[in-house]
Amino acid sequence: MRHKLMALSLMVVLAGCAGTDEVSTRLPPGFLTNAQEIIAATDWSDPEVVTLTIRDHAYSPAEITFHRDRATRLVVVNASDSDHAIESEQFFPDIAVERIFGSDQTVRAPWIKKLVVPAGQTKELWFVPARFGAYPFQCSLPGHASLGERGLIDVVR
Ligand SMILES: [Cu+2]
Repeated sequence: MRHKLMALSLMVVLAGCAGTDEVSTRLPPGFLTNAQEIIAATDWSDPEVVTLTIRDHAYSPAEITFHRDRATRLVVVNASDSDHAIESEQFFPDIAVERIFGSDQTVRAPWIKKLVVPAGQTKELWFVPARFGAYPFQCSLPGHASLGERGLIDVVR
């Protein structure tokens, strides 16, 4: 009986709401201080498009490559019936965000801590990677990362 209850409460947590994007128009400590200058100096007419699909608690591809100082349009497709997110303690502080484009709204803020993609929806993150590195990222919903929802971002020349 006790095990059944625990399993039930875990399911409730797994199905729980992912919350919303965490963006900031004020500089979070440790993030790029010149994000606004980078955004203003970047040509947004032809960004590099990278598509990331979320399905069965996995990112596809699990390893993605971006190019430093290049305008980038990351299209995140949630092809599942539950909410998912992207979090990276190392990557997000090193990018300058031009916009977050969702089905119902466009958010403009230079800094982001978490991107949430509701079930069946698509979101775009327009940004410039400003530093080289190999950055781990994962879903922030409880239990998802341990189910395999994690990946690696390479920022190269
Ligand atoms: Cu997830």
